Amino acid sequence: MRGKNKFRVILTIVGLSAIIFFFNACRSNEGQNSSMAPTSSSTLIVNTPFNFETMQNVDISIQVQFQSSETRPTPHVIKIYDNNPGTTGQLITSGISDPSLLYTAVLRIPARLDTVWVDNITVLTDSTVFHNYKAVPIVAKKINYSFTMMSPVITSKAGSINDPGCSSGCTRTISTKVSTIQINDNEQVCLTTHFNGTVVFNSSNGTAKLVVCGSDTISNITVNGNGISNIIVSNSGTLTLRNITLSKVNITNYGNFIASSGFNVLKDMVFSNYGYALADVLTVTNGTVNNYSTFNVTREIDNSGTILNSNLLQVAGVIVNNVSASINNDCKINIMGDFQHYGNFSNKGYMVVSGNVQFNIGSKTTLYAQSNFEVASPSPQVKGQIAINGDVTGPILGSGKITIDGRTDIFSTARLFNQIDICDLNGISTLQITLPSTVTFCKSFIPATYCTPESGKSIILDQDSDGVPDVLDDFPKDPDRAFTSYYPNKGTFATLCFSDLWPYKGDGAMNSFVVGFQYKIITNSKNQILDIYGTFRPRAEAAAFDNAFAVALPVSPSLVQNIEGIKTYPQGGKNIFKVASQGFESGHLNNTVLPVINSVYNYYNAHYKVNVWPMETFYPLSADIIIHVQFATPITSSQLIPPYNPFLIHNSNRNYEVHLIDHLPTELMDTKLFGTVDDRSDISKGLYYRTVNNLPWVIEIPVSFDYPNAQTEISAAYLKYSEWAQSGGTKSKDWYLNKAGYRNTSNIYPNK
Ligand SMILES: [Ca+2]
Ligand SMILES: [Ca+2]
Repeated sequence: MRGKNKFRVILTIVGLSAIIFFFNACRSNEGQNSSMAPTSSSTLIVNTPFNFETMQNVDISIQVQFQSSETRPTPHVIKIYDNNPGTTGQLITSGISDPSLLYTAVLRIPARLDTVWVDNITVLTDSTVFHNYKAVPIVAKKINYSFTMMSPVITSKAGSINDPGCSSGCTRTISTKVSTIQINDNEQVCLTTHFNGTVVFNSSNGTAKLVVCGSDTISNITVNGNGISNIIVSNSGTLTLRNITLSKVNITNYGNFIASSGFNVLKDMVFSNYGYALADVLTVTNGTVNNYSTFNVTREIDNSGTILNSNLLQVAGVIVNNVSASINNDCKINIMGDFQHYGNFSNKGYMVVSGNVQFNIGSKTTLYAQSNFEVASPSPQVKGQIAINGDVTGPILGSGKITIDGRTDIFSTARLFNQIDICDLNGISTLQITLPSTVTFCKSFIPATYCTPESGKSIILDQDSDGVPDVLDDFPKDPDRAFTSYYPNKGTFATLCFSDLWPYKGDGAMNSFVVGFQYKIITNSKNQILDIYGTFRPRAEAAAFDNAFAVALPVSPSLVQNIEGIKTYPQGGKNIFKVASQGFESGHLNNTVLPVINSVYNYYNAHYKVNVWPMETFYPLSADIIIHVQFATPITSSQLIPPYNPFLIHNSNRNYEVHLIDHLPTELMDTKLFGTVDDRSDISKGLYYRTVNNLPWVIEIPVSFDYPNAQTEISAAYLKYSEWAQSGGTKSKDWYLNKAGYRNTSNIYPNK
């Protein structure tokens, strides 16, 4: 080994040469293109704000939006991945929304990422977990996303809206008072006036069209020819029909539609409602009624055709669903009278009947998962009853529910199939069949959606009562812990590369000590940190100094309960760390310092120059060093942003700390060293560990870094490094990746 003084002299000469080089570089760079990419740190000059960070902090704000009237059984868990978790994405962080379903956090991620994947997770039952993944761009160091209502069940859909209006497309516009309108094929007649009269369609091919944009009443529709004509009520229009039988005319309503007495939809005709519709008596005779919005029927519905309800259908009286007729309910139907059912009925949402229900012989009822058919109690005196004589088929996955306030009679002709949950708190009054074992009683839970109110009790297990359901709780029996996050992510180690010559400028290789590391961070149901597990993997030592390595957490040691796993490898009896009984280094008030390696030299069994010369024998990596910090008091996540404050201690001299750029020294640092030799730290400006050219002694890379050979500049191994540095980190943010044209592999240490 060389004598220390001799080494210092050499270093001083190196330092002076660097300064001379710097002045030369300064002069020669004047007026030149700044995109020049030097391969030597002696010519590399960057500007002050840049801190050589390959990572950046981003603010996350994820809001889950619900309609105000809706409640959710559980909060939402948010997980953030570096890519699509369905492919190669790795978990970065996990947490939980607050009661307003907002999740906020500060996330430190590679600066090269322009997108993260957000998984919005909720549970319906112990066995039903819903994931909603979204790729969210990172804009101006922010990740903002608003999830609209997640819909495990059916939500209302308006379908394709194609309101033509009266401002374009009209072949003729009627704006003066008339009593009869005649419309022929290939005509689109727009009605903008106040009209009250008769409409005559003369159509053989169905291209005659009337668009209603005013407030109009049609007392009679005559159709000549075999074409099926169209009436469209525009968003601004109101159409009143008086006792109309719809034949050879389809009506589509985007505005207001009023059928003031009978309204009969005949064979093959279609009435579609995207606006507000009101009818007195609705008769569907082999035609189709599609309701995508609100449809109120003030008396009754007699259905011999097809009714498809995708939103809200309210009936003040009775619905009769005749043999061969169909009612498909995708959202909400509210019947104040009776439901007499002989045909086909499928329920995907919520149907509530205040009167009596008869599922008659031959009727077929299909119940979908998380649907609820409720026979309600409109008053304390009146209780709706159900009599089941037909087939009722539930789903195979999940359960369809029938809720009854009054009497339940299941007669001998009834057949029940699959998963049906019957909830009659008074019990079933008449049961003439054997129910299949898949029928349950008041077991299912239905969460609130746009269409369906919440029903039943959520039976989601939360054994430790920390508010995080067992299925989402990484620690289901520990109320203090709930989630696991990782840095840089679950599947990746980051790398710290140190130059140990500080305050002398290094050789640009920054491999005096190279250590891989990953943090696992455990948080509670308030997103506060309970534990940090640091896993450290020493990989190389180009040093000829006996260095040590530690990590300072910027929190008071009084908040720490215990640190496990410290292995300090004392060197010849000299241990530079004075370790308190809790496991942290003594002598600090504002930092909790984890002594990771007391002596890198002794870690490598008294070797220097380990794994940096390609031709020399590879020194196999030892077991990882795992240090577990357990806090006595949960710490707010934003107070502890990785990589925290890792540092190297130069040549067993505890007062010489080498940190990342602009990272504060600990209390044990000899601050008089700042500003000496090549160091240009300026405490008053918060600048630390910078050379005159603003170069660092330490760099963090968010992957397992293929570091350069000994005495080889990073910029000579990584061809985009200088461009990245000189652009202030705006160009070539991924310079350390193995991409075509990025590397000079002959300068990279090849063994692993
Ligand atoms: Ca729990
Ligand atoms: Ca827990």
